[in-house]
Amino acid sequence: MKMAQIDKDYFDKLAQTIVDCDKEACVRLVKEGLDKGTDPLEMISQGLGKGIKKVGDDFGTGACFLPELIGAADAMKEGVAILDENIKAQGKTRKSLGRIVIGTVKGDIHDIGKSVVAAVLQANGYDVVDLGIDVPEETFIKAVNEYQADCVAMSSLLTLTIQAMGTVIQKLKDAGVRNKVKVIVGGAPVTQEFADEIGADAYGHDAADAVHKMAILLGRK
Ligand code: B1M
Repeated sequence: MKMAQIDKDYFDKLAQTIVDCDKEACVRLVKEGLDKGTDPLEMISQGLGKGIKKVGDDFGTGACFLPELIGAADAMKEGVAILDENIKAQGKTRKSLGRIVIGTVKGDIHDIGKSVVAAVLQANGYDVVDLGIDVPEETFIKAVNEYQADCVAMSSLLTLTIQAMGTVIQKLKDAGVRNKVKVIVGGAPVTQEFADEIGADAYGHDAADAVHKMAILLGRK
């Protein structure tokens, strides 16, 4: 009971560092959490993620503005980068379960969620090629050929850019490689219905779900 109370305070404080755009405090608390053996994914979902969600909601209602959104994102990136390294390290000794090319689609520069998904996939034994953000459709197709990928993973956070995922799938068909790769899509505005509509093979709700779906897609379950 006491332990749960301590954890709740910790996660609240972690969330607050994002709301306060306080990079230094964020890094300090993240390191403190890792030292105490706290699960990195829980730190993201219960702490950092809650902070950035609050800032995002406030931005949506006009209660805060772009400079705060950028400051909060900077703090979050700093904390997540440390956690990503920690998460990836867990997968270093495993044999590769398959190669995935991942990126945030064209027109979208949101990086954090995609990077978390990439790190968690890597930690679970996949070989991940991160193409970055604002990735042109053709770059996904080239990467599939260049890296002999088993799966294309696309992320988008903007309602305006999610259609690019459908375009990539069409271009995979045009290039004659659609039947060679699986496609998984995710990100806040993406749904299972949308994934079905554009002909993706799977939709990932969050990083853990992406790992679960990947195992099914690549025949590991
Ligand atoms: Co932006 N932004 N932003 N932003 N931003 C949102 C997405 C928004 C919802 C905020 C709002 O209005 N309430 C809104 C989008 C509205 C819409 O289209 N529906 C928005 C907007 C409008 C914008 C700009 C247009 C603002 C402007 O310039 N006027 C601009 C867009 C620029 C562009 O892309 N061209 C913009 C810019 C930015 C920053 C640069 C300031 C910054 C990003 C910094 C960075 O990434 N380096 C930013 C941020 C931080 C946000 C919010 C607040 C947080 C996003 C985030 O990092 N979440 C966001 C509001 C929100 O989401 N509540 C918002 C934390 C992350 C761990 O979660 O990314 O959801 P998420 O990823 C999750 C899941 O979605 C899932 O797993 C992840 C881990 O659990 N997932 C996948 C993600 N990809 C997946 C792929 C998978 C499977 C699961 O398989 C492949």
